[in-house]
Amino acid sequence: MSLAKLRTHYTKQINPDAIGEDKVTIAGWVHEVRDLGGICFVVVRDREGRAQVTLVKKNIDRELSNSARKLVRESVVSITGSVKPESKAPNGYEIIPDVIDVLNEAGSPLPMDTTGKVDAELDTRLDSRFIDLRRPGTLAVFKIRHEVQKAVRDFLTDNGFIESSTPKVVATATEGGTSLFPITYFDREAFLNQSPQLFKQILMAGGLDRVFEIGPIFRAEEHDTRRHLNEATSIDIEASFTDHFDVMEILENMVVFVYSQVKENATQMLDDLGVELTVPKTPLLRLKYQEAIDIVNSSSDEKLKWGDDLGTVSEHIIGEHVFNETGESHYFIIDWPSEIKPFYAMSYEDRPEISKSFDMMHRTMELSSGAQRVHDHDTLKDRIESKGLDSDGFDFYLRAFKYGMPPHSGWGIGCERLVMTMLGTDNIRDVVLFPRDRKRLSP
Ligand code: AMO
Repeated sequence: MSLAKLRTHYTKQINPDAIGEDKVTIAGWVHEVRDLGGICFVVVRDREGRAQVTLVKKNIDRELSNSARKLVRESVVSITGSVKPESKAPNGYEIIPDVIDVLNEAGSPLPMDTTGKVDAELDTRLDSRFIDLRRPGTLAVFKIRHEVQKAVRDFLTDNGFIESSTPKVVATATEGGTSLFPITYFDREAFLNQSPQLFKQILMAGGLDRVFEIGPIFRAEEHDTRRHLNEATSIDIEASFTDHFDVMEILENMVVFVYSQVKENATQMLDDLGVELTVPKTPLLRLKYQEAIDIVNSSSDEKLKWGDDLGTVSEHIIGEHVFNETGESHYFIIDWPSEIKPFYAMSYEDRPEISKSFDMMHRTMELSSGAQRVHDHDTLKDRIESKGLDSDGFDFYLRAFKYGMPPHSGWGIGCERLVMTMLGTDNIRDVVLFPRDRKRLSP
């Protein structure tokens, strides 16, 4: 083992700039070994790309030749040498090695192919995520997800939002009582939080004015679909002195910013995935709930009435209709019936049957929900009780409404659904490192 630094360069830095350097050291995984007798090509892969290492056997000493013989696919290596132009190498440059350190030899056979040449089932890939991530297409998804979360943070911070972190172990439900994961908290029953909803509202009473959170939400739904997880990542905001229209504007502008940033900063990754991004054009269509059900009723056998939830089929019909009319994949549905929205959503004073809530939709699925919130203590208490919930359990929340709660609004958007619809992936699990679903609890 040499004493050289384990790495001085990423493979993508093996370019004209590196030619001037006396020696470079790359480190990564052996992607491919092509031994042609007198000459041996080793392709080393790291997070940023690939580089070719060329061994001309008559020019190398015994030590190097011994190390080279130990090179097997997916072993971890650190290679030091000089850089030379070579038109046939991945970036047009190759490394002529002086030292090859095999840092850790990979076992064989490999649990799955890493070259991308052989397709693997999603389950196989998820079981061996550590190796699936070595495939360029998989890695590209998570680099893009990083760009998405970074763009969200940048956008919200620049718009005056303070990042917050609220508890995930809680005593009460927010989004309906049926989909909670109970846990044991010392000698009491507790739950994994479904949404930061109640806490982000309490922060409005605290005067934080505008907050956001990117964090896990837990839903014990039995759904086993391509767009549901039992642990998802929600991007949530809450903003004081705003109504639902104000926060819809923030949401659509954020989505546009995120798309633009990904388009600008993740060109290579989008190419790797064969995705061409179209940045949505704002303002997005604001379709009334009543108009949405009229579209469904006039173009299918479904006969929806006021107060019905929109199922997957209806969402698709509406999505296609909007896309044909506007050319846009994103739109809002507004003016929902108060009866099907949660207790915290405010209704119009003159039309109590309609709530000041909205969903942002993608052509293929719901992306986000939001609303102006009830900020009057007594109305909120009534609303909780009218939904059949015990208001005593909400005492910690209701107290915040008694001593100066400003009017406020907010939304939550599923990070996975945002990435999934952006990349056109078929299954939400593709954009989660270690998905938690009905069947999957490990890895
Ligand atoms: P809602 O329950 O609609 O609203 O959730 C907001 C968004 O979170 C994502 N999401 C999910 N993604 C994957 N799997 C799931 N099981 C799942 N559940 C939710 C969706 C959804 O649109 N408190 C409100 C938000 C608010 O009003 O501020 C809420 O949680 O993309």
